[in-house]
Amino acid sequence: EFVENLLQHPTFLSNQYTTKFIDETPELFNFAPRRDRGTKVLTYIADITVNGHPETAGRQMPLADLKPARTPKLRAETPPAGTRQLLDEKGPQAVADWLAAQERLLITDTTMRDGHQSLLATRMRSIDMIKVAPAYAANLSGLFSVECWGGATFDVAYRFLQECPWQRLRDIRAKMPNVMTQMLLRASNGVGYTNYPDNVVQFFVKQAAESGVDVFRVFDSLNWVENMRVAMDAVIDAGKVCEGTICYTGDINDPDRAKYDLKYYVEMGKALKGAGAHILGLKDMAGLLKPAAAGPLIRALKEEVGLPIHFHTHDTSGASIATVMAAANAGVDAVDAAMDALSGNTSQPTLGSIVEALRFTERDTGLDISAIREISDYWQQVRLQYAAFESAMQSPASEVYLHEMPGGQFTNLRAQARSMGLEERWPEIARTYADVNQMFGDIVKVTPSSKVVGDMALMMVSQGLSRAEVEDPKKEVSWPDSVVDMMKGNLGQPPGGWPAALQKKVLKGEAPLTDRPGQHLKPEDIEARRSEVSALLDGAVIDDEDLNGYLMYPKVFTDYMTRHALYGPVRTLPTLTFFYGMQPGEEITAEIDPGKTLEIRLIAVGETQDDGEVRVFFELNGQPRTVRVPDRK
Ligand code: BTN
Ligand code: 3PY
Ligand code: ZN
Repeated sequence: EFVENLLQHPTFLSNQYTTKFIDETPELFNFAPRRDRGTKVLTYIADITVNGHPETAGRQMPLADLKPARTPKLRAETPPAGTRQLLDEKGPQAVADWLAAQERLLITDTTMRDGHQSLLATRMRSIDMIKVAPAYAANLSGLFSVECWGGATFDVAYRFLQECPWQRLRDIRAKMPNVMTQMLLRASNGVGYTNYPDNVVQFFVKQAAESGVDVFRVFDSLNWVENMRVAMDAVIDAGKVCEGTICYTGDINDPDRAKYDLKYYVEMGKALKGAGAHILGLKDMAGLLKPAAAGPLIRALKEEVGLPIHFHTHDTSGASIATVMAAANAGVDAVDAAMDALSGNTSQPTLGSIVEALRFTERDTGLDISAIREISDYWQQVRLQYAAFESAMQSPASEVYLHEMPGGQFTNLRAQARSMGLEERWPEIARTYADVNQMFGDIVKVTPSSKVVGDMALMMVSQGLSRAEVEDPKKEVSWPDSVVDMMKGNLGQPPGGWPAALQKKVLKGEAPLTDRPGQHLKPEDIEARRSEVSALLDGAVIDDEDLNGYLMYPKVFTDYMTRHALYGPVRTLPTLTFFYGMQPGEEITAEIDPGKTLEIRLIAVGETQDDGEVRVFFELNGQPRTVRVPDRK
């Protein structure tokens, strides 16, 4: 029956099926109860209203009288031409040449990716981004790019937000057609935590380019250029901007950290240029680049590498604006910043403040500060809806120079420590994290290598182990899996290799890899995996976007699809409804597809029945509807 429905469907016949087709075509799912999408969405709302959302249980509540976030007025009827038109018309090299020729400092807005990844545990939903994308297009068309994809946002979308990351990308792209979109790509680790076969990385990059990514910031978690080539080549082949990226660690002015000195970074910059980078990314994921180091580093890279430079940092120390100013003085071409309301602390430096600081100077950004304030006011209202995901960090802290944790990891690790009952031992965790880094040979710490350091540090603190004990050949240690994997060479090679004695102890004599992990991974039979996941989902049509989700995160993806069959398209529900359900008498609207709007009113929630179910009474577009959900409380 399913196959008949599918094969006779005109959309399928015309070969134009996508995830959206699945969304719109419930009859394709014979594993789902046969219900329309409105009923599915009501089931979700009923479930959350009765049982609460597992992610917000016990967390801080949003303000009681929160008003919906208002989007700014559009200052242009059609979006003025921006960097996207330059890329489409003249290609990525022209973008790089244009960037290098600008006197003004170009700005990338990171709010929709790193901003909420660093401040709100990556939990921002697509609807809150899509609503404001037209304001970016109309009012801030002078931005270099908008970082809105990749990093941790990919799996969090499927895993926690019950939405398709690819659809987010397509929707933002459609609403913001004039400014380049940007993503963060972990080279051979894709948007995951482990090396993937080369053809999986290539398939992913190709799809990301097709679905709407213009600029790919490609980095490797050990700064190993060898491990970046597959991803960089794929970006170049797709005709998109390849930002080959150096991850910054240590301190070039500290004689005790000579491993990562000016020469190291210049050599890496040259290697990335040789690998085909259009732009050189300088990614200071922990916010360690000090103002006094930024000038010499940027000048050396500009002079000796010769690529335009795009600088990314975090404000964990509170000193990032000083570093950005030093970088601007030294001739950096573009910098990342987050809209004021989602900036500071572990997030990026404050966009509006950078614009103001450079006003009436040679590096004046040319961006309209009142347009920035209006967009930031929108983000402020949005942020209040995510109170449950706010971190404990109240102020910037110089402690970051001790532990060197990336902005995106800091709050996560703290939450992990809390869940293990170790929160009051945080200063010890921070010191241990630094010890583990030295024990591993002083490595770059960024996803996924930072996760390995974090796993090891938590293990040591919870078991009361010191570095000396862990390194003692006579002391038995049960290593976290991620540590064993990294010592095997499965994330690649750090500069100078792994410390031999430690590696030997961890691997118990097993021989490690010393070359590229991708060389040892069999190419994936991609069509076989498509059939496999389709069979797992009772014959669901799996398009290339879906398949990429499955290849990166098999279980996360199939769990998402299974929930999707039950709950339908919940991605356009208002955020407060998504996380908290509805109050009796409340009315909301959700545009589940262009032109198809659901008007939903919650009438009442019944008593729990003998069978453990609760009836929830709604009006859907004026018609009464009742749905039953289990009381799981
Ligand atoms: C998760 O945290 O498991 C993913 C988010 C969606 C889970 C839905 S929310 C309503 C229902 N109740 C649950 O406990 N899980 C699902
Ligand atoms: C990520 O890989 O998600 C990061 O943000 C690294 O800084
Ligand atoms: Zn970052």
